[in-house]
Amino acid sequence: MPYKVKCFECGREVTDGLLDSCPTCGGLLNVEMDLSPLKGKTLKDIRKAPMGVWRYAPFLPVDQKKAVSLLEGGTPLYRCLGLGEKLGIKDLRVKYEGANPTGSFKDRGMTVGVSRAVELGCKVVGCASTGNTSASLAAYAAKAGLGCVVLLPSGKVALGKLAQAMFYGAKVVSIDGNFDEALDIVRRLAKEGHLYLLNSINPFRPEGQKTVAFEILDQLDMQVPDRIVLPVGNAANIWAVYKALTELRELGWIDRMPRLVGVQASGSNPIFRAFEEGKRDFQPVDHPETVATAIRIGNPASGRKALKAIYDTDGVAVEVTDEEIIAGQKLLGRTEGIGVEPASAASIAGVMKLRQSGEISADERIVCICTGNLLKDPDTVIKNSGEILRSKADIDAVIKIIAR
Ligand code: AN7
Repeated sequence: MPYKVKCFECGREVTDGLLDSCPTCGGLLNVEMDLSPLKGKTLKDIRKAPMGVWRYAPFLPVDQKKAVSLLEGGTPLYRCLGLGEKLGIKDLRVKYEGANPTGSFKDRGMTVGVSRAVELGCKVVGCASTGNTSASLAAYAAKAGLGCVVLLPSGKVALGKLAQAMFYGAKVVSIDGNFDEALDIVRRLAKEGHLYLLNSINPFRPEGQKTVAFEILDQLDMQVPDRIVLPVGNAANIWAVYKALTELRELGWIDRMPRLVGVQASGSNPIFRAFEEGKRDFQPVDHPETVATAIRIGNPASGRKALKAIYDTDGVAVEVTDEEIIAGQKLLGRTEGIGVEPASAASIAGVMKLRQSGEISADERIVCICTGNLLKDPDTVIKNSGEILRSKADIDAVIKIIAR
């Protein structure tokens, strides 16, 4: 096996593939890859493979030949001169994860996670989700021919995501509670053998999500940016990015770490609060609320991993209000033509805020990971985009209206 699964807290090795936490201490699990086959190799060697998640197969713990793939990854890294100028940053880039097959970064983790489910012989997969995880899992489960159960917080999942989960044929269960409660239930369902859990506490999911960081560095010819900025909800993605960077450094492909910036919505900010207090552990937020429903999570399962990622890279956590998120979303769309959902716009809003406070300086190279597509949440877009101009079916009436 080219990897080991170990407890993040106590270091115990775990060999039972169906476990999603440590049988000794209950801690999160973590995959440790054996990178020795990559020793002596360089970026050039892996660049022979096409762009996308599976270019980085030697860093991934499942066999590429058996991968359940929808050709995920290979997303654009945009140089944003106009937005950079507005924010006062010389080199600002956006990694646009909305270009993935189901419209979010979750596909990177899901190709690996669902491949693992098939390898283990599981027949039914499941997750709790604020929306994107369920959309992605439903699609990959369909591709793999697996049953799929998704638990969603009632009334709080953006329309596009709900449509996707239903469309791909998952059993969609609307839970009268929030994401944190739904996650508790699905973890118990997994423990009792009803399904294989594919939330990001499954340590194979972050392995696939590492590839967003590999791609960013690949697209920058391994020139390390000063910071990578991303939204934090259940907190696995920032850990995945951190893990990828440590692996690149271990191989000597990069010589320093970018600083990681975790952005939370102020109504849903346990990681930000812990960071402000200098703590490595966090207190859950009881009633999380934000327009960025994707990150409406009060008790982030991977919160301790996220804090480690931030502290170890000399990074920061920042909170942004719903107004700042919507302003960032609009500014990105109307300056760069890039449409992202509110949670993703949190990274733009976070950069705005940190630039204004002076934490980020003008000459830094900043990469924002924008995690999901604009069309995931059409209701919020329509609500915040001004009015439709109505007209009689008459050219003179139209001329009058557009001249206003
Ligand atoms: C667009 O789908 O948690 O910090 O259940 O959809 O790794 O949780 C989504 C999270 C950021 C936060 N941006 O990532 C889910 C879910 C978007 C997201 C996040 C999510 P994590």
